[in-house]
Amino acid sequence: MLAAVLGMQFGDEGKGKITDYLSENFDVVVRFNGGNNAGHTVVTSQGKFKFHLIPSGSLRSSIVILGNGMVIDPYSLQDEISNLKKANPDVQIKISKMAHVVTPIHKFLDKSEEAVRGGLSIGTTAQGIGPTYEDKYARTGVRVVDLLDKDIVSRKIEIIYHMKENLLSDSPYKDKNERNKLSTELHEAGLNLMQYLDYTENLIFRFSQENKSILFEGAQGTMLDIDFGMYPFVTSSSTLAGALSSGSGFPFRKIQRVIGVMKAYVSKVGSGPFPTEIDGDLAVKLRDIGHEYGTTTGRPRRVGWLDLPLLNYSSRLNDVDSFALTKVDTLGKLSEIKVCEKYMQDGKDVDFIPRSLEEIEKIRIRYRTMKPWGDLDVENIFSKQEGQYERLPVELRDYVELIEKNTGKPVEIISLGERRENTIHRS
Ligand code: 2SA
Ligand code: MG
Repeated sequence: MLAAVLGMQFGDEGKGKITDYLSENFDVVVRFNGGNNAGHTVVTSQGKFKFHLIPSGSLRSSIVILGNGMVIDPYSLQDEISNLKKANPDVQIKISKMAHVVTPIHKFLDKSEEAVRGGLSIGTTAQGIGPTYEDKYARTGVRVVDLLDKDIVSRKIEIIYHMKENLLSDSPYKDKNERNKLSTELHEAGLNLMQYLDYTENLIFRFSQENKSILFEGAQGTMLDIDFGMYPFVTSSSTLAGALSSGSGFPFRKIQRVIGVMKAYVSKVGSGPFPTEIDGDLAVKLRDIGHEYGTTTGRPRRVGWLDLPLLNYSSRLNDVDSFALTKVDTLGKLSEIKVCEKYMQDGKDVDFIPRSLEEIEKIRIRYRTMKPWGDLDVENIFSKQEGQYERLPVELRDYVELIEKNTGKPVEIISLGERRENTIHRS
């Protein structure tokens, strides 16, 4: 099986849990976009694991690939690799030589650029993601393979510094000695990673020819996509299914299955439009029971009601085959649940989210109210393999069926809690 798992909302849909759950059946897991702005939490009997660069499927797959579309902080990666090896000692890790390197200069630039943006600041994770992709597209970026050559690293660091000198005027990198020191450190970090480097596009292709099963794991979510997200409040990579080809080198026509991960409500970290946002005490309650705090930065996440027009848009952009629905245990605990069925613009119903910030601000929402399902009797639901879905409360089944009716796509997986075992897989 050649499959992809992607986020349908603003990130943090629970992709970590779903990929971990599915990865039992996959030999290879591949990441193709983003860097350590991602934060995925996986809970197993061995404990709680937080991944940033390493794909979430890594605990159970034998081969883990970090594709060329990623931006990699070589220092963080070292730490994550050591942790992963404790949990999965036989894992093979492969890093694309062509992935780009996030350096401490990029992290500094992330903060300086945010300061310049003022009222249009994005609320980035400050991990240097945007500036590293800027250098990639400016063709001044440092690729992982460059780290092996000390001279190339120094030359590229000089170019990056001089291109952005004004934004770095308060940084230690003003001093040439600091830049030299940084180049030496990056070169050393590269040498430490050397054993993992490869042309991963060739490996992935070979694995597919050997009929290995491969899972491509998207980071962030569709509404954070550089083109189709709520620009400019987006991340700097493409987060859509199509990006798996450019970000890994694997031909898109071979992908057999696309699973869209969606949370039963919506959350968002950072600034920008969020049409179904909830505020006040209810938001505080939902955030607390759902533990909605950023895995990378610890920031409280904004929370809102499920947005069906947005889900339809994401489902179409990614051409999903089915959904994995997460956090129904959390949502059911509220005393009233709402779902956005339609947007209203100038007094008329519209199905499509307008794409300019000005228009989004004016949008009104038509909500449907749904009945909550309360606490789930997990023990009873999972008491037998058959009939798990039928043992869910009728109010929750109504919610699932509303999603299916509205999107025309099946909800294949329903997650009732953070543990792997608490997952219903409908065939
Ligand atoms: P960046 O750092 O340049 O990618 O930030 C740009 C916007 O993208 C958002 N973004 C995210 N939103 C939700 N979750 C993300 N990952 C972490 C997590 C976030 C965290 O899993 O919790 O720990 O805060 C993620 N990564 C990027 C970001 O908030 C900006 O709006
Ligand atoms: Mg996350």
